[in-house]
Amino acid sequence: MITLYSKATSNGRKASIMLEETGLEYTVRPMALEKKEQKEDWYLAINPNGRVPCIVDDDGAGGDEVSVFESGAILQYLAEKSGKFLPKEGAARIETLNWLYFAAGHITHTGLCVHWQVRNRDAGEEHAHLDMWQEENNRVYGVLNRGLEGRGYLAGDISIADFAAYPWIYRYDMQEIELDRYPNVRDWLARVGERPAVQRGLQIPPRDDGF
Ligand SMILES: N[C@@H](CCC(=O)N[C@@H](CS)C(=O)NCC(=O)O)C(=O)O
Repeated sequence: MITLYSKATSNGRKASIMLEETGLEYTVRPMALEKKEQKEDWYLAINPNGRVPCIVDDDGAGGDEVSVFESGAILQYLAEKSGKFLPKEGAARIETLNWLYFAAGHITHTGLCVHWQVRNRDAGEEHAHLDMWQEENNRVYGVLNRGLEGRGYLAGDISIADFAAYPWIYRYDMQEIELDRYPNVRDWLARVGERPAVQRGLQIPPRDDGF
């Protein structure tokens, strides 16, 4: 059985969406980030990075328990376990990994920096690099828009690359992005967002602040 340690944040939602999409059996252990539960010793033992998400699969590699703690690695692990959303070989696999790593590196990092700086600005705190990160974030949306030209999904068919990107892009409003400047991203967002498993995954574990 897989245990998901998470909170419904952009990174946490990558894992919950994938678990819902694959139909793999799992249980959820909600993490109280505001109480710094993610920095406690028991959690650092399964995730040395002290962040969410993390999964522990008691039926992992060779039947042994395995812990997976980077959201991109979680997507790849679950794809390989379920045989879904990551082609086994060939150009389609490489294209999926291109966009998975783009999401793990650029989309996630830039999104996080914009979120932090917007939050700081709104709290009246230091946010000196907000303009720089917003410019970079618009560049990232431009790359996505180019990549999605003539395609329904990032790697052609729906894949883990879409599940890695979606939970960040879905917060475009918080990032103060004018989505109409990126029509291919806007259409993709609607396409991915209408999937029932994606809608379920966004709410796991449930939050009470409507975030
Ligand atoms: N590179 C990590 C980033 C994970 C991450 O930043 N998680 C945030 C929530 S979106 C977190 O746990 N923040 C709490 C903290 O920093 O202590 C991944 O992709 O899994």
